[in-house]
Amino acid sequence: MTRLVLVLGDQLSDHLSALRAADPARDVVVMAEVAAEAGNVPHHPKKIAFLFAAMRKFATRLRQAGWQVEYTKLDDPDNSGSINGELLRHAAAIQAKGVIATQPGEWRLITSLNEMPIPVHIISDDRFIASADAFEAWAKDKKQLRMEYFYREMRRKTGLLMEGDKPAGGQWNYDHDNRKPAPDDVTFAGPLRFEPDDVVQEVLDLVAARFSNNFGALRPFWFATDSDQAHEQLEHWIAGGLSGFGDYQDAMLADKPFMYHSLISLYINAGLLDPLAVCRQVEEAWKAGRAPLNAVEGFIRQIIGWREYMRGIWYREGPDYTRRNALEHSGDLPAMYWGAPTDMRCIAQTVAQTRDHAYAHHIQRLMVTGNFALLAGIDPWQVHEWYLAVYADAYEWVEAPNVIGMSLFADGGIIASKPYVSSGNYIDRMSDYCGGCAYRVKDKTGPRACPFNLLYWHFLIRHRARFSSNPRMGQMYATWDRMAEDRRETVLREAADFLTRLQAGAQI
Ligand code: FAD
Ligand code: DLZ
Ligand code: SF4
Repeated sequence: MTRLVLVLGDQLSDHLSALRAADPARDVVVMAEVAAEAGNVPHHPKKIAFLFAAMRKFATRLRQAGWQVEYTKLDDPDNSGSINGELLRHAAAIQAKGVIATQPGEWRLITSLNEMPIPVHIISDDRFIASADAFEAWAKDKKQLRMEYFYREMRRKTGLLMEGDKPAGGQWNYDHDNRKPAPDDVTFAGPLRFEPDDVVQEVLDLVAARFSNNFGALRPFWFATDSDQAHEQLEHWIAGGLSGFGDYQDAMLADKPFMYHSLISLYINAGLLDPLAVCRQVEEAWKAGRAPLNAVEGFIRQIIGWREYMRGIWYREGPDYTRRNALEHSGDLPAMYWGAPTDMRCIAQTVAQTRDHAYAHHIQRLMVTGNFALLAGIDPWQVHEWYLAVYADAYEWVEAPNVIGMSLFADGGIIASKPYVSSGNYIDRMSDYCGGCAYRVKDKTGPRACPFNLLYWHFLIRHRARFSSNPRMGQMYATWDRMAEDRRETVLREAADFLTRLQAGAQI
């Protein structure tokens, strides 16, 4: 009896569990470009183009490997517009009795597949190193989940950077060697730029015609769109970028959007690169003396540590996670996130880069746009939808824990033990943004005071009842309490004025 095998846009892996569970001689793969996915949030045009092009090429690859593939293009006249609709249409056409699917990375899709009127067998996604059960076994008795300890488990499990049962070099974590301020020059030329071929060109024309109102520049388009190209990008970065990755992981420069970052999250998340194989390749570079341990450990921690940890939390916390709002923030997302003019150079730069490349690196996401949204009290749901839309690597399973948990503290502290907030000083130390800004980072009050300086205190005082007993935040409150009273009043008044203007839609 024929079954349908669903392959979603972020499941483009040869060894996908649904493909392994199916039989190419009998079963039929269904892949579909559908309005319900492409329009769920206003995805960046580059993200849509990347996924559609990669899906089309993966369908060809599957056919070459002997699979029968039913592929629906977005503009096919019979396109029903949704994943379930396409599965039902094909099930009726070939009298398929059921569907095999690898678990999607979004609760919305898991729920809708479970509501299908034909049997759907959902298999876990074993492209992750820690299964949901393994994560649960690690998490269940712990009062506070700490990524660092989970990461050590992952090191032991994978054997990455291990010398027997000891961490390579004697330490688990080399972060104290990282986090250097922005360098004067960046020696890495940035990611490879792939010339669009015929498949990509056709997709670009489709996306230009259908999604021209979405925020984001479609062209120039240079992302890799198959696994060979994604591997080329990985090798290119290992050769030129990996050595500087650790040192300058947190640094930001206005004209260097990519710094020493790998630009591979979109490829790993879509299935074009395997996370464990990537880590092994990076470990090899260290063994061959081509990269220092602080860079290699830092990078491997991001993947087998943070990435896996985020996936574990997302699944464990369940479908209502994206609706959490522990700090009861309700402000509207300012228009500057969608490119409206702003005098805040750090935000303008990060948003412009996001518009151009559907990319910003971790610190820009966390300490510029995330930090501002948290300090300014923006509704977490609106912030979540923005991040999900604008980044080429964004899917709920990874975006939501990073935004709702790590960046906005909206989960009440499951992921972060204290909110990631900072004044302008941090951005000034780690970037070259402040020099050319209309605001003055050294000004704590007054007409040109950096908004981060004002909002930082406003946030801490707004939430004093919640945070003052946090041992990691006592120092901040002690500093506030030492300030002269009239100064404290000025800070809070100017911050409140700023927030009023922000929410009234004024250019800030
Ligand atoms: P590099 O800096 O080169 O890092 C290497 C790899 O480590 C990345 O490719 C990624 O696979 C992994 N990684 C690093 N940090 C994280 C993390 N916190 N969570 C998961 N994986 C991580 N990452 C996404 O993949 N999708 C998202 O939607 C996403 N949203 C984010 C939102 C916020 C507010 C923050 C603070 C972080 C978010 N991240 C997200 C994590 C991180 O910013 C990106 O993974 C990284 O910037 C991707 O660029 P890169 O490939 O050049 O990464
Ligand atoms: C993000 C996305 C977009 C824009 N379009 C499609 C699509 O047309 N067809 C598809 O199968 N997948 C798409 N995706 C990826 C899905 O939204 C993704 O599988 C879920 O968010 C779960 O991670
Ligand atoms: Fe951003 Fe403040 Fe620096 Fe301007 S002065 S770039 S607003 S941190």
